[in-house]
Amino acid sequence: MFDLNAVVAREVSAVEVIDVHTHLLPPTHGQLMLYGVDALLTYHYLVAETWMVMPLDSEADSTSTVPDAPPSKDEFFAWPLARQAELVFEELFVKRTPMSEACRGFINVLSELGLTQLLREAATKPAKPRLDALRGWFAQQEPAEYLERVCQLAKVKYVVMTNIPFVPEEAVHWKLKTAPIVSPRLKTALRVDPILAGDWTTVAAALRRNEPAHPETLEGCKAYLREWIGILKPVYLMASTPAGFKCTLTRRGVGRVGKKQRVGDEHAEPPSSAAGGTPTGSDLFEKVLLEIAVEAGLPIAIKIGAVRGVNPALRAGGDAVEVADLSWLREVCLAYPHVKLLVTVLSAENQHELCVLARKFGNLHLYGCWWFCNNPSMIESITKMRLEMMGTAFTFNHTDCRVVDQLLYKWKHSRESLVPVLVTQYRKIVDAGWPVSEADIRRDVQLLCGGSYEAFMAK
Ligand code: RAT
Ligand code: ZN
Repeated sequence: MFDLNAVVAREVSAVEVIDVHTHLLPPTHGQLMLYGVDALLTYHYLVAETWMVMPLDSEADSTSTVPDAPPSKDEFFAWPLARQAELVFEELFVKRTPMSEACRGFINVLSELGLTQLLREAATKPAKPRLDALRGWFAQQEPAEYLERVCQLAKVKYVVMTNIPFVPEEAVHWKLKTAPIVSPRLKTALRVDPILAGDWTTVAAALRRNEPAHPETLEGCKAYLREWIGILKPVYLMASTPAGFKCTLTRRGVGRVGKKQRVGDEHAEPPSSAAGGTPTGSDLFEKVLLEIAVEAGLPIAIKIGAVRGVNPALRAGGDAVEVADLSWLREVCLAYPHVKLLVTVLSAENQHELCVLARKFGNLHLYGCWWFCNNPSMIESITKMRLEMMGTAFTFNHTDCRVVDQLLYKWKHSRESLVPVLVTQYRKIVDAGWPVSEADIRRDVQLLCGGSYEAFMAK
């Protein structure tokens, strides 16, 4: 028998991964493609950690007149990005040991880029010019070439982006005459959170603002999504659910993908919920998103368990987690057997139930360790359970990267976590009498890191 540990480590480090969910954007989106030291340090994971150690006084919203007083959160977010980055670096890397996963990630990005020496110097320099040498290095990078270089270094075949037409600054790039040049490294996904959130104000504003405008009705909403599917050509539709989300289906989605769905009733126009007001998230999920998914033959990627804005002053860092009720997901899987659902959950407590559901429904594919679960200890325990319950029929991880350079650390850390879990599982199979070959290991690693996802998408 070959050295199991060495072969698994070799295959995991060599595999070209598919990153099924990120927030990266193409170089043609200009400033929206984030990279470099200031973007890395102002990642909302690090900003939230910084505010854990700021004095309570700075929690107040008032503007202090004391020189060098700590900023309030509003003041902090009004600062230029470079100044925000300096504060994060000072609090988490200079005054404290950068112990957390996100801090270690920043160090590993620079190490992967060969910039460890500059980082060490930054930590010992006086406050002001501290990060300038690092900034100088990133300023020399040409965005498109840099993206390509990072993908090669991180061994990422391609990433799926998050493309949000409801955000005007993003939408504008897709409507330009010279459409964004999307590198083969970037695939599109149509993100529609306001629909599942039942946020009719945002949906209606987008329908009005769109050129051409669409009627503020469920039909208008479907026309809007059809238009954006035409523009983006997404690999899937995606939404995260709001806290406490439930979908009560009012009809069975028995239609086959690509054919018109059999519907029991026509849509009320203008939109109205059962209570007579604007439509709920449940209405919009069933009567808009599921219908469009059936019609366009597109999977829906759903992210369940975030509680948005528990501390709104922290902005993107202010979201938390809940244990979600997944009963509605069970019903959707059953009622729409031809709609493919890619699902991830945020709460550790929901992971086991989701594994059980994935075993029941061939239209449910489980992907990644999301956000608060994307730490080595969680990745290892969750992946162990998933291998035991699903074999290789799931997608091991995704990064959720917002900053290009983060691909370097998030995949490095994920690969580190996968090796011991796989070795343990293989050892048990071998001990039981099953011969595992090097080719088996290569195939399994490929399945876990993108192969199972592509097989599911091709179903
Ligand atoms: O992990 C994150 O960066 C979160 O802020 C969310 O964006 C989450 O990943 C999402 O896609 O909703
Ligand atoms: Zn995300």
